[in-house]
Amino acid sequence: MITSERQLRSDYLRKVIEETEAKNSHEKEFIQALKEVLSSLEPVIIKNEELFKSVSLLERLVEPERIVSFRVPWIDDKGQVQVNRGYRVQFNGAIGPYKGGLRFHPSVNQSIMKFLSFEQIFKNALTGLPIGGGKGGSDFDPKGKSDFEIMKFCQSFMNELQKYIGQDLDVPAGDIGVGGREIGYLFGQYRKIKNTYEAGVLTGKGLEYGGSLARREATGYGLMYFMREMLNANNIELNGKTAIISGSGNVAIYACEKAQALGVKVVAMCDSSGCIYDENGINLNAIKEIKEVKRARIKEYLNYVPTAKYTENNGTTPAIYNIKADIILPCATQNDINLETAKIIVANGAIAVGEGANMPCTNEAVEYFIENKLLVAPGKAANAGGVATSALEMSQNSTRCSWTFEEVDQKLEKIMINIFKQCSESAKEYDFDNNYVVGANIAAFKKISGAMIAQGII
Ligand code: NDP
Ligand code: 2IT
Repeated sequence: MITSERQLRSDYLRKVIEETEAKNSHEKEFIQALKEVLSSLEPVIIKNEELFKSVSLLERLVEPERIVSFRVPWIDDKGQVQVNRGYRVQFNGAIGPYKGGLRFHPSVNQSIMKFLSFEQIFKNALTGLPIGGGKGGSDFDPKGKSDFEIMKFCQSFMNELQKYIGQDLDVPAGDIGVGGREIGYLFGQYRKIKNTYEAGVLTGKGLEYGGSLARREATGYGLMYFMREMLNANNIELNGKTAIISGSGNVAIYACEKAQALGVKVVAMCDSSGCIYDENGINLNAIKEIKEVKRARIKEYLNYVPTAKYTENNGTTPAIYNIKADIILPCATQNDINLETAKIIVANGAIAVGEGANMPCTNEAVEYFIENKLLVAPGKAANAGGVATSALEMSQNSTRCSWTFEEVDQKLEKIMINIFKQCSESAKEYDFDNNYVVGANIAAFKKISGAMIAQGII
């Protein structure tokens, strides 16, 4: 439940939200994430208000432990100097080393870095594994860059980032625009500078040099495990349903793979240019070749399946959301679904939304879904399989062993089942029924607040 500040009963909570907003008024994504989380915690805060106030718990929770921002100069293939801005936000390390991805996208700014790392604190707590919350990235745009340019950028980025990370300090991984190729270049540069083989400093590594089997698949697979649990708990069968998946990157592709394996017909996917609709069900091998090998636009799908339909994006609603399906899986980026889009989705008869991306729905959209009885799997719980498997990669690195695909996948499935259980039980405990959005926030907050209080005022 996203309660507006005026409706909040806790003066303490209202004051922290107002003060944080005033201090960070230009950071709209961060404020959005903060309000969604904090307002839903009201019942827990009211119950423990005196204790939380006495240690300024919320004031400390909303302030990152550290933010670094740095210059990233690199030389393009034409010999011209380019300058980008790099970031690492180390938001909260109470539960373990800071952990979270790196995003390379022209939209990256401090607000986006802060919202992502704030969400990551809660997500990582839900995994049950010892990882704190962080995030980083750059406004570098990988689109249209040569392999060499990508390498040079990654090397320059790491020249600075290496000062702030380490296997017991802060462990970055991939996110938008950062996949196996980029992690390889980043790892190589870290190893060269540090002159040591510190495998656990990055996750999402290649299998040849310390990566974990099933990490690539983990976020998408985990999303579908969560979705299956959520539907089962509401007596709905996943098998036989239709789905649309926004995005066609790492999360979207492996969500599609697991959805298909679980008997779901995925009829549409997209990229930022437009969407393809294939009434016979998406040919995932074609998508993998277009996106993972050729790094091309999704429109090329028509060369593989001429009977499919391509629609260019224009207007505020991405074209994909005009397509009817039972299950909606936003796996692209934040604020993909606003209230207007949510209304279309509800009118089209969808039953569930699974957030593969981070904050893909605006707060108003989530409210509208819940009011209209759609089941919502919130990103910080439903997409936690990626970071959880990163933590499994760290375990394998520190014990110098490697588990089989099946072993990692089974651990991932158990973790996702457990995350669903935590969301469901916390929602029930506070009478929010099957509102897993609130359930996820409360379950994660209990763990984080416990760790922060135990460690004193730091
Ligand atoms: P990728 O870079 O692999 O894919 C991103 C996809 O989203 C692309 O298809 C991209 O299209 C599309 N997209 C559409 N609009 C936008 C936009 N405005 N900005 C950026 N991308 C856009 O990223 P991932 O699949 O790794 O990440 C997708 C989402 O999942 C993000 O929200 C990320 O934070 C989240 N996530 C990722 C995890 C991981 O392990 N990778 C774990 C948990 C969450 P185009 O190519 O046209 O830009
Ligand atoms: O948003 C996320 O959880 C990620 N991008 C994955 C982070 C990680 O450390 O694996």
